[in-house]
Amino acid sequence: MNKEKFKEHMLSHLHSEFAKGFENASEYEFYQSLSRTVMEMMTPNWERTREKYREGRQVHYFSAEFLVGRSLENNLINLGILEPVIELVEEMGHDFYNLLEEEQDPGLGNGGLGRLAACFMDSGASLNYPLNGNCIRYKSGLFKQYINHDGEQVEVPDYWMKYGNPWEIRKPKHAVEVNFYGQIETSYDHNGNMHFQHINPIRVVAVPYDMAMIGANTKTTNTLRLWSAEPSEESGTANTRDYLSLVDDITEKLYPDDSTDEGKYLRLMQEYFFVSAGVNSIVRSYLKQNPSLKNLGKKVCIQMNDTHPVLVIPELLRVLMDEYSFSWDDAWDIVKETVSYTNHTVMAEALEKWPVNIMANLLPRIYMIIQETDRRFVQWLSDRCGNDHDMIQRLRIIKENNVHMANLAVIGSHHVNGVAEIHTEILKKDLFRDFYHLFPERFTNKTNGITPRRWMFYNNPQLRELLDKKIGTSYQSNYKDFEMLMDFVDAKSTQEEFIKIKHERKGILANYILRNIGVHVDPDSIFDVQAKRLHAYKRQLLNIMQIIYRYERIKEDPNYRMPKHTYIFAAKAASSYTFAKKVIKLINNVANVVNNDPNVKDMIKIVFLPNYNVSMAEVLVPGTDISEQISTAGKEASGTGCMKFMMNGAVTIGTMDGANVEIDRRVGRENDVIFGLRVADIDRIKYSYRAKEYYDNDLRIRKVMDTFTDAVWSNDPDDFRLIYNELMTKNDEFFVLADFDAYIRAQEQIEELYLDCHQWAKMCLVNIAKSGYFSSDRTIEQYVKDIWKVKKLKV
Ligand code: NBG
Repeated sequence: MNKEKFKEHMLSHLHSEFAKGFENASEYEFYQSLSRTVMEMMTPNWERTREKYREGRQVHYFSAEFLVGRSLENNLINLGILEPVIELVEEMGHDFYNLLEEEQDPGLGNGGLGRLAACFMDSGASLNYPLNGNCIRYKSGLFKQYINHDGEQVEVPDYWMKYGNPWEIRKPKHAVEVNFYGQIETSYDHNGNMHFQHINPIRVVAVPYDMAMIGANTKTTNTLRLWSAEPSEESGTANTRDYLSLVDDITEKLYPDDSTDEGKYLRLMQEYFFVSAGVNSIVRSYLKQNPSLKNLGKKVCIQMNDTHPVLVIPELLRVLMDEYSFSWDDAWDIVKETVSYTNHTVMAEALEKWPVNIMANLLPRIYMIIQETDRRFVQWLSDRCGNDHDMIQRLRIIKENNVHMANLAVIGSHHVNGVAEIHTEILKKDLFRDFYHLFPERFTNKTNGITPRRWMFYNNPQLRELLDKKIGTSYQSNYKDFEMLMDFVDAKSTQEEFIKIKHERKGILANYILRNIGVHVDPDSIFDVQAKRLHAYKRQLLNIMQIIYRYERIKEDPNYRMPKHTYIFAAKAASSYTFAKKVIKLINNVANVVNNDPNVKDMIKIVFLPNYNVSMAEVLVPGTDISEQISTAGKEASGTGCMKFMMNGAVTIGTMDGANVEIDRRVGRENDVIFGLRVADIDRIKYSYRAKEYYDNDLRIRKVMDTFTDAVWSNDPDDFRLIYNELMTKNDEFFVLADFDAYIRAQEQIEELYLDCHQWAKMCLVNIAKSGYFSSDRTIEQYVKDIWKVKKLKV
């Protein structure tokens, strides 16, 4: 499309959508018409890709979260038209980068799990694989976070689509019906076969909105399908206010609080809603090409991202048996051939279980099928293992009045994977130990990855240019070629160029901080960043305790000197997670005291950046020197932030946990700083651990902890007692005190390393050179080879 044509298209969008021309269009309207035009350019390839799907096997990635981030710039880059469009926009009198700010960052996810799904979509398309996403079109995504005057998190709903979403296409013709509640009527036909009929269900219409997922330098354009709930026109469902508000609620917001029964109903409803809609639309389109569903599993592969979509298993069984008359055994074989499951956590409280009464009431037929699955599995198990009641109890799906979704997932899948080597080992040895003994061939590891396109080529053009200059551009399409940078890590000139780039990026970050929270930070100080969800196991508390310790030292000893250090935090806490919210308040209150204390002589600055999201990470990551990855060993399944920082030339300070282990192995111990208890250490001490001994015996710990109850950070001495109690009375579940000493030493060590700027630059360059392995292109290739077995499309 030439410039004039492009402008014509924009104008026609302005006319049809806003009844305006260029002169009167607002900045947002201008953005919208630009995006719509870009979208139009994507449609021919999108259509062709859909035609190609018919030829082979396809993957559907079912995930309750997709944190895709902003689309405009990403799509322009992937289409290869960024430069001409910037030129055009500037010619028309707009600032391109201001315009980008008009796009709301869709928060359709909580954190790593949702962002992983988005990285996978990018890699899938870029590598020409038929990989489609299936999710919910939440009207409001993860809340927006503000910090109030008391340093506390305030949550505000995020209506990201209130001005529309130019990147989606509504497909009402592809709508499907999803049924809830009602009763099941059983009958027998003349052959004695049982039939089930769903009587008086509440019918909801699921309408798909499709977003194009385009690859870089390729025509393959996959689909992310987001389902939205709408009222049904079918008779039998009264149009009452209750009904309408139930329908509204289903896709109203991401993960409603499920601490109450009401919340649980809603969440389960969401899960069944997008699963059932997804399964039924897959079946429908499959049957347009094939006479029967017999070979569904040969053409369709459904990857369940964590347990949220695990109802795929009973739903597909239901469709096959109740709607297409398959026998149980045949239906089960098809499901087993189609479905695989990724586990993303070993934290017990995050492994979903649903009360039987809720499941049976909301999804009566699905519950019957789960009961039968459970019955058959128990039968099979006892035939095989005799009466090992404990084992049966551990593995069965329904127990103690709950449906255990992870057990259902493992039983119904052909493959089960963890997301980093250490995590998969923990699954095999611990969480799914018995399952692993029963089905060893099912278990496989797929270490997570990140798309280098968004997380380096696009968010850090300065660094990309340096790599282009040194090693050419092949690394952009072949992740293994990052390694070519190893030839330059010792070159003084390359080190200096890197130092310059890092400094520039730190300047950009410093401006961002100033603009957002009004705090001046010095780009010549060490930028030390911990950005991730706030959770006790991620131990932001350990980080802030280390800072408090440093601060106390500066105050006590006028001769104490440390390199100028800027500690940056960004984290949202779940709205019902009291402890996490207290830690946010602690960080903010400590920041307030320390940043305003003249005795600190600017040796320490603390920054809490509110509202962490994908767009913020894009600024934060390139400006980071030190990447904080300090979770309790064994708790962080993988982590993906660690990979983003590494790829942008930051050095990890971390525990032997999640993907840190693999980063450490690749870069070598001289290019990161590893500290603290290992998984084996924790296993050894966990029953004898007494946090109070650390408090009693380590004066540094005692002093820091006493600030929590001595009204140092707040006028109210009880303000942080909760944190104190968590460490003392509750015996420090995440071994913060046990790792305190090692962490301080690690911090001192990394500061020392930083002082030798050439050596440091070399470390950063080695990290970049070794980061190719953590490209999600590698991860996707592994899923394809071992689990999905799909072929590349030729669009
Ligand atoms: C998260 C883990 C992270 C991991 C991401 C992506 C959940 C349930 N799990 O360690 O905590 O990186 O998944 O795999 O959100």
